[in-house]
Formats: sequence, structure tokens, C-alpha cells
Amino acid sequence: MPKGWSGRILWVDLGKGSEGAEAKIIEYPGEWARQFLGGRGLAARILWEYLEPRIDPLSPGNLLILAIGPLTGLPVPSSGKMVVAAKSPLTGGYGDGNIGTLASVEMKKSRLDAIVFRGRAPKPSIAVIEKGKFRLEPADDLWGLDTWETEKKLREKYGRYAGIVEIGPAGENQVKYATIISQEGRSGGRPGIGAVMGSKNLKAVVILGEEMPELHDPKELRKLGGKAYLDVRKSKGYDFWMRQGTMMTIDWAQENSVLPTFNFREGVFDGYKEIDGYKMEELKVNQRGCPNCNMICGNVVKDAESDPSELDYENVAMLGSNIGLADLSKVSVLNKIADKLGVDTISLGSVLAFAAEASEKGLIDEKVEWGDYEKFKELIYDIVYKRTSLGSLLAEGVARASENLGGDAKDWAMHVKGLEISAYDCHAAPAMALAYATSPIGAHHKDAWVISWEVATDRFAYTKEKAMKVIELQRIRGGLFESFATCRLPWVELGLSLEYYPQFLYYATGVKYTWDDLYEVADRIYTLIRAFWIREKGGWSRDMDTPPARWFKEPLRKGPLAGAKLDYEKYNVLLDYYYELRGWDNRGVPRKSTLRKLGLDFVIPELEKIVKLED
Ligand code: PTT
Ligand code: SF4
Repeated sequence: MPKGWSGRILWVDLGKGSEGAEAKIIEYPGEWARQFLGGRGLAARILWEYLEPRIDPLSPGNLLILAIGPLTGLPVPSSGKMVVAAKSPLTGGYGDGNIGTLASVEMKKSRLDAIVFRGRAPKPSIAVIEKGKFRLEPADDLWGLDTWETEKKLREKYGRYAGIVEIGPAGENQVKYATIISQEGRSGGRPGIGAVMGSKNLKAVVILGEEMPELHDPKELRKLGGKAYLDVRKSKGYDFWMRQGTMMTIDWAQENSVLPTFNFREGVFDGYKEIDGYKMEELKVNQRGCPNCNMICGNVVKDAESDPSELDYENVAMLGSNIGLADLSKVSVLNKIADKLGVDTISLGSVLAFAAEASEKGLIDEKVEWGDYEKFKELIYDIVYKRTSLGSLLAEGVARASENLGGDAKDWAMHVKGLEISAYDCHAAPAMALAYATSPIGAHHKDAWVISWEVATDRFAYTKEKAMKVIELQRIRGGLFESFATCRLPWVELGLSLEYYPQFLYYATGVKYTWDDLYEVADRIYTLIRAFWIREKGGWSRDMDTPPARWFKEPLRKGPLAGAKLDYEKYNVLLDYYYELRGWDNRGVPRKSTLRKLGLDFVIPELEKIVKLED
């Protein structure tokens, strides 16, 4: 194993042995590290290798994986990130999320590249990893508490600098889009990774590390990292970023008609000024962020209940304009409740909007009106505690809820592959629609936020260049940053040169990657994840890579782009370009030659049992 990686996975079988769990260290091959880097890449490789195919995601056999990468926790910009992954209970396919947390740094200091939890603890428990040693502790006094209370109690016991991630009642109750939370305002695992943790009776993971793994050239790494931190600090956009962070996106989204409004019917919202970055500045009381970051972007405001709430663009757009709520202090309350209960704000904003639309169309008995803050607040508790039939229905996500309602509800259930769409309307953004449709976890923007490039070019075009751009971004964002595992925002938002990263990797590991090598790593990860989906779904079809019907059928009615909608035929041409560039056939199945080229020969026998592979 090259330096920089520890080469070690802590494998925990919950519900086994006299202590309620059995733990062992698995040393994984150096080849995996070179070929998949870490984070998402390592998680996908572990799932392919060790997950029993087609298992129920909420059964004990699912694997909950925490994975860091070769750059996590090192003295390079914004390196305090971790990937949390599992087979998703929301989508039935590969699921992961990225969370900024001290736990990532402590994991590095525990000389662990991944922690895998299998099985189910006999009773609510906390996994404690102290100086590399594992133990399971009872969580009877914590089960049922919200994430803030849980973390507060754990910090009292384990100290201010302990790495802690936990779930709230949503994870305990296995809401399909429950997430894992850390440090009161960090959330990861949109596709229900918190529900998987809950299904394992695991309330929290506490990590206390000891020493860093050996690095190839720590002195040079520190020097270069220091220079990069300085570049971030001196960048042109730094001051405004420190004022508004991702909240600056509200005004941009409104100007470009992509602000999700009334369940993605519209791309502009009359009340946008009441929820934008300047409004946030008026309410701001604090600023915080992930470890090892000098551009901290967690903007904390005082909400309508006088509590702190940490805001980001996605949270505000989905719990603001998308449900017709034009009051930031109230949006902040909904956001705070989501963080405390441990549920994803994007999916939540989508199911609430879905309920409002279903009510408007007379498809449900309950009255849910756009912008009705009190009703939405009540609904969140109904969902998390599954205490009403509507709450239980919405706890399943919009895809299942729309199947249940029938009629044309699936046309306006805003998801891809079961994961609710994040906060960019695509009536007039075909490349972004493609990015959502081909994201490896379902409709998330993290893999290819192509929309800022797209609106600055010919946004109505369906060109091969657009498919190429989506792949380029998927490579860098979804393939590499998710596997370095560091934050991508220094590059995305403040233009930190990407050229730093192969050098960081070299000083950390001693492995020299060219950009071609790195792109190949990214393509390998994407194609392996596609193979995983095919294995779990028992096949593939193009409609699984297609965005919701609303964007094709119902034009925008308001704003400068009124009348705009996506073109189904042209979208399919774009999808063909995408498949061709990826080396997948026109069903979206990787070709045999592509699998071989990427060193994924090992998936061929399994896939051949399911589909006929083209050469
Ligand atoms: C991420 C998704 C996002 S992306 C947001 S706001 W964004 C929402 N945040 C939520 C939240 O908060 N609470 C909650 N209960 N649910 C939430 N759901 C939504 O989750 C986040 C930042 C942000 S803020 C972004 S863009 C960047 N995302 C990164 C990424 O994905 N990878 C990476 N290597 N670096 C990234 N940097 C930025 O991190 P998911 P975080 Mg997140 C409160 O989790 O599942 O990936 O979905 O991690 O630590 O909160 O940082 O405008
Ligand atoms: Fe975390 Fe924001 Fe810093 Fe990224 S830029 S590491 S999301 S605080």
C-alpha cells in the first residue's frame, strides 16, 4: 500500500459476539487505492465486493460505509470531508452523501480509510472508535433525542474535539430520506443513508484518533497546502463569499429563471427578495464550517423561534420558493427542524411541495396550501414520526407517493431514480437536466453543476458539447472531489487551481497521477456505480436516465422565459451523446470493451447474468 492511505478498513458486524458487535481490520489491496482513490470510489468498490446483491436496503445485510480519501484531514484547503454510503432505501441503487465533520479528521488519525457497519445491533447503540479500538456502547438515553441534543451529550462525554456523526428521529424511524448529521449544521447522505444507520440501531459514531498515517513528503505538502490556502484567502470573490456563501445563489437563480418555485412549475418567485442572501445577512448571527477550511460557509441566522439555523442555498430554495414561503425567518425554522430531526431538506422541500400540489388538485383529503408555514411545520413532524397517513406516505419520498396517488401524479413527482431533484429548475436547461438524470445517486447537483456554464452559453441547445461538459464536471466533482474526499468549493466558488490536486496527491502518497490517469479513475468509479445499479435493479432502461415529465410537458408560465420547456426528442439525442462518450450502449449499459478498458473486468460475469453486454 502506498503511503498516504492506511490500507485499512474497520469492519464491524453489529449484533454479533458477546459485546453486541464484532470488529476486525481488513487490509484492502493497494490496487483499490490507486484505482479508486478513496471516499466514493472506495465505498463503491466495497459495496460491489461485499454487499449481497439485491438485498433490502433496510435489512441488516446492507452495509453502512464511512469513507475518507487520500487528502482528507491533511493540511490542504477544506479537507475535513467524509463520504457516507450504502445501498439506498430511497432509490434501491447506489447512495452516498458528503459531510463536513471532525469525524473525517479523526478517522484519518485512526489510520482507517473506511469503516463498514453490517448487521443490526440488538438495541440502540453508539459505535466508539478510540485510538483505533472499537467498542459498542448503549444509547438508551440518546435514542429519541434530536441530533443537537445527542451531539451535545456526546461532546460532554467525549470532549470538544471528538469526531461525532449521528442520526435524529428521522433516521431512527427510517424515513427514506433521513440523513446523517454532525456539528449542528452539517448533513450528508441524501438518499436515506441516515435511515440505513437507524435500521442498524446505530444512533451515533464517535471517533477519537491518535496519529496520522505516514505521508510521502509531509514537508512539501504543508508548504504547497499553505500556498493554496493563501490563494483561497486572496481570491477575488473571497469577501462576498464570506458574507453570503451559497446563499448568493438565490438572486442568481431568480435572474436566470431556475429558482424552483411551486414544485418546479416555475423558475421565478415573486417573494425571492424575502429569502435571498441579503435578507440572510440581516438575520445572520454566526458563521461556522467544516474542519480545515478557511472559507467557512455555514451562515447561521436567528430564526422565527429565536433559535440558530444554518442556511445554504438548497435548503432555502427548497423550503422557501418551492413551497411558496416568502419569509426567511420561517424558512429557517423549517430548516432547523430538518437538521434537528435529521432529514434531508431537498427531499423534504420536494415532498411538501408535492403535498401542496396534490391538495390543490384534490388528490388528498388534507388541506395543504402553498406558503402555509404552520401546516408545513406540522407536516414535517407527521412525516418524521409517521403519525398520520399523509405523513407516512410522504416519508417514502415523492416517487413512491406518486405511485400511491396514481393518475398523472408521477408527471409532477420531481425526482430521478427516486431521489428528489435539488434546487435548479430545468425547463430551460437541458444540460442540467441531463446532469440530474445521469447523476450516479439520482437527481443531485453535486456531480455536475453545469447550469452556471449552461445559462452563460446557448442554454436552449442540445449539443454534444453539452454532454461533454456534463461528463467533464462529473469527472472532476463527482469522481475526483468525492474520492479525494475534500470540499470542492475552493475550486468551484473561488477558482482555486485544479493543478494543486495531483501535486497534493503526489506529496501525500508518492503516486504520480496525470490528468488522464485521474479522469480514468473518475470514469472507472462512474462505470462501476452504473454496474452496481444494473445489478441491484436487474436491468436498465433509458427512462431511468430521464428527468420528470413536468419539464417536457408543462412550459414555464412566468418570467422572461415563459413558454420554455424541454424537448423530449432532443433530450434523447443528448442522452445518446452522453452514452456514446461514456462508452455505454444506447440502453445506458456499459459496453464490455469499456469495462475492460477501465479495469472493471470483474463485473462482467455478474452483469452478463442480467443483461446482454455489447462489445
Ligand atoms: C448535500 C445537500 C446540500 S448541497 C445541501 S445545501 W449545498 C443541503 N444541506 C442540508 C442541510 O444543511 N441540512 C439538512 N437537514 N439537509 C440538507 N440537505 C442538502 O444536502 C455542505 C456543503 C454544500 S452546501 C455544498 S453544495 C457542497 N457539497 C459538497 C459535496 O457534495 N461534495 C464535496 N466534495 N464537497 C462539497 N462541498 C459543499 O458542502 P449530501 P455539508 Mg452535504 C445543514 O450532504 O448528501 O451530499 O447533500 O455536507 O457538510 O453539510 O456541507 O448549497
Ligand atoms: Fe465546509 Fe463550506 Fe468550507 Fe466547504 S467551503 S469545507 S462546505 S465550510
